[in-house]
Amino acid sequence: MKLLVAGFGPFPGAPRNPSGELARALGRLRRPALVDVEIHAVVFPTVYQVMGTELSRLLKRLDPDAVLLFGLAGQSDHLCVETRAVNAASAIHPDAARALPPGRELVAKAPRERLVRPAMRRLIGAVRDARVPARLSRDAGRYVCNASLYFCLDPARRKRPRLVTFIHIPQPSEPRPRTRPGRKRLSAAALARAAEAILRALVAEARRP
Ligand code: PCA
Repeated sequence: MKLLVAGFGPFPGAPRNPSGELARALGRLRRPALVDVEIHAVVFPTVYQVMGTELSRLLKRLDPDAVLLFGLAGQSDHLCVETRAVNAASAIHPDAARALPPGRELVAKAPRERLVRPAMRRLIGAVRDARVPARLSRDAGRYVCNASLYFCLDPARRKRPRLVTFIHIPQPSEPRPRTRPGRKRLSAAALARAAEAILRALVAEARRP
């Protein structure tokens, strides 16, 4: 079985993006239960143009059974299992190449939204079993993460990859947390634990006939 696991590089307002490191760490994971799983870890630049071109090319070349995408949602204190992507892009926030999307829509004349398969909702149980707070989300934003999910969910790819999932993660606390009252941040260890749980649940889902 082949998996594409991806995160993103920095972008304006987020000089450090833990999603890329998380993807790389999953790529290095060695577990007996995953011996037959080829994990291709990629860190995408947070650039609209890359989503419309390189991401599609990579999916075609790699032909993965499942795709697991991570992105940073800096203001969040929990993981968000995204359930849909919209055909829209922010005209306000430039990407890491200082570029705005070419239009308000990602793909002209394409549907307003694309939905993640309902089975993916089960992944939330895996995160919670790892004792990490998680919620389902219907709003992946209007920025590059939403665009990546929208392109991965292209109905032209109905058969492969069979499973596509996107998880927005919070910015984890520093290893030695400074105590800031009122805001509890997830540790990097908890994030890594949740990411592995998600990966295992995704593999289990992909193994179903
Ligand atoms: N988060 C941004 C883009 C890259 C990332 O990690 C987003 O939520 O769109």
